[in-house]
Amino acid sequence: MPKKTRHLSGKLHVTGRSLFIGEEHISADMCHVAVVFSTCAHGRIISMDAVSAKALSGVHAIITAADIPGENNIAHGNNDNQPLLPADTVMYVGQPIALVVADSRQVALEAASRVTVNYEEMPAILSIDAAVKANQLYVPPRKIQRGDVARAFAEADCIIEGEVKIGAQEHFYLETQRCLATPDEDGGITLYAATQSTTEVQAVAARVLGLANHKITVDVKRLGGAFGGKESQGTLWAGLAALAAHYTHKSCYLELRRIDDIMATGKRHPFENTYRLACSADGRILGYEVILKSNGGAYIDLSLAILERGLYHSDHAYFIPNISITGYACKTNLPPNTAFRGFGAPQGIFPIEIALQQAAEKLGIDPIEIRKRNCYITGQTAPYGMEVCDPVGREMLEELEALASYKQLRNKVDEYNASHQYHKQGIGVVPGKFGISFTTGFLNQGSALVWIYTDGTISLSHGGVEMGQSVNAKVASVVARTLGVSMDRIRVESANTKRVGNASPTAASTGSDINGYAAENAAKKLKRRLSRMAVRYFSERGIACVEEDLVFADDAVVSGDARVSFADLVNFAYTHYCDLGSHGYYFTPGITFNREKGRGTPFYYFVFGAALAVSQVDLLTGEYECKKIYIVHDSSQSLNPDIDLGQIYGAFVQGYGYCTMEDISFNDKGQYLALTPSTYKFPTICDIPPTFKIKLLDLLREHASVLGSKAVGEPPFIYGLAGWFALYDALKRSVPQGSAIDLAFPATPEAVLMAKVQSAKKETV
Ligand code: LUZ
Ligand code: MOS
Repeated sequence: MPKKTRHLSGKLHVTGRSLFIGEEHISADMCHVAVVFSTCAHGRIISMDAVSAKALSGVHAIITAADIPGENNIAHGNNDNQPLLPADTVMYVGQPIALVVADSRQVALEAASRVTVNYEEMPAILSIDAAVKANQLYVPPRKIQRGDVARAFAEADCIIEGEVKIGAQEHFYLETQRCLATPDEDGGITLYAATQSTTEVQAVAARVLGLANHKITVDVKRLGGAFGGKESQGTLWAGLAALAAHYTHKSCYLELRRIDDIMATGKRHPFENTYRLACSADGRILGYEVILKSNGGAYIDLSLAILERGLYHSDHAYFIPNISITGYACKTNLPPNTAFRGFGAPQGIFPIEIALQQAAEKLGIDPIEIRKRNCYITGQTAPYGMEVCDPVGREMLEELEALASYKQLRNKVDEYNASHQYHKQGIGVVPGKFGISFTTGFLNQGSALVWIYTDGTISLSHGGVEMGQSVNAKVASVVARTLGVSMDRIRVESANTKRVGNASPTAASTGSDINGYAAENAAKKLKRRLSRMAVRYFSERGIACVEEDLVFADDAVVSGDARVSFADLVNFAYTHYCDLGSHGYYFTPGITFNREKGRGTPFYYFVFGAALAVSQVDLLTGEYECKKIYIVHDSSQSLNPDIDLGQIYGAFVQGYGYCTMEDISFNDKGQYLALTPSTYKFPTICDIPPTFKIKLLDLLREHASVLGSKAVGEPPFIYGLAGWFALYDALKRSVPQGSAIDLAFPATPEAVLMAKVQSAKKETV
């Protein structure tokens, strides 16, 4: 049964035989590319000295902006210009300013380190505050409003106000940024690029080289992780490798060292948000006002789309009758911040969750209860006017209470706290509601190409990039189910611009939805053609049947007692002039948004769920441990429950690391301080508690995607926030009721300790 399929490359992975970029298509005379990075956050390049670099034996070329034959602009969209290599002004530490091409990686790196650059330093803006003061915004502030917020506050029984600073996050994909560029015979270039977007790499490489798009081929077999870090940011490195290959007429390979990757690539956007919440005495939200400010870094990249997703998730799972949401995207001299699983939604969701948590405390309502009371119900609309279809937030929280035996759990935690002075436990709960679709409407399209060969085996190409999430297994299972064949008949090909052009980035959790639908459409066409052939096959053998009665299952086509194997039918079809190749296309209907009015339908549907975490804090050291995790999640008619579970485990852990341990800091020169996993703490297997229960629900609702399934990549990231709230709750249990806790995000052990100290100080005043 396709539903039980394993990861298609599982065997290759565990035996170490799977190939990643830079492990295939290499040649003996291949060159290696090293990058000269800016060490200055903002400044003019006065001079560059590459004499001693050039003198090294094995160095072929030093390439600068002057060598770019086409347009020196790799910007995403029309709102900005981002040079491939800056001609005079550098905008961030880590910006590539020159390339060294050499025989070996060692020589290339050594030569790059010998290039010296003199800068005339200019003032660097690093913080959100400084950018706002200098009016360095990518676009005028965005707004979404509904109702009468002032009146809601005038009528409120309880008002909560606060400010939250939310940290960045490093993707730490195992495979760093890389690209192998090989020249074609006609002046074109083939790029084996670590990217989630074959299309954007193709277009950008063509633009900077002054070539037509059809001269650039992009091929991606699989990525060693991406998480959004290769949605737009693979493009820069692929563009540089393409430039090197174009310039030298040789195969050129560029692979970032880990420290360079962390130094030079964008992170999840840090946000600074202020919020005000107005509630009635029974905990109903009357009004909410929130201002989101993101640190976008030195070029616009995906900052606008990320801010938008933040705005669209500021209500989270809750109906808010009167609301005002404002968003700023700030321009600073950090590497351009970029897509990261969740894409602005976590930063938009956190303020309403902390506000509700604080309202619950103030009003003496259970934190789950206050959330349940405010969840969307059928017929209610989001602040941007779209009806929230199939709202099941409340049901999810009830399922979660049952899964975690919440009442007993609460009692146990209270007992523990009553008997321990220096250790406290806490419970954190968050629901999840995540909008599915690219908010940039036209990206919601996919296509697929299916060939059935004469022996009945199948070649499948689709627009999605395999990055470990098993999009290939899911899309293949759609084809297998549509044609009634086993999975081992199907070979999924690399993502390649020649087989699937104009593919959208594999992002926004839509990979299986849009490409799965496209593959289903391609397979349906083949099924119709094969059905006609089957009728003919049977009638030639004296069996009368009609197309409607045929069943495609178990690698055969059956009509009553008559049966033909899939392979025999395919061979019959081929010899009777039947086209066995098919292209399928799909676009998500109904996605529109009016940015001036702040109204529209940015999503096709929502994914719901809820999570609960129990953590224990050592009040003397700030150290803590997550003890238990419970998650309920609506996968509807999952294409593959095992894959969904894998995504939920992974997303939770990534979200948990984000809000409790991953601490990105930079100095006043705009340099990131932690460039290795020895100084940047992210979660490992040791941080995962033995109790980690996930329950997949199939609520069989109206709005879902291909074969009744739902997207799963990003929505469970939100569940990680439960880990932050568990720490917050534990700290609350250590201070007298009514005193405030100011816990940082991420809640590192240091932050936990400081939060305690701060509240203790407040108590003594
Ligand atoms: N990328 C994008 C995304 O271009 N638009 C989106 O809405 C989005 N959402 C999540 C992740 N990547
Ligand atoms: Mo993305 S954050 O590449 O879906």
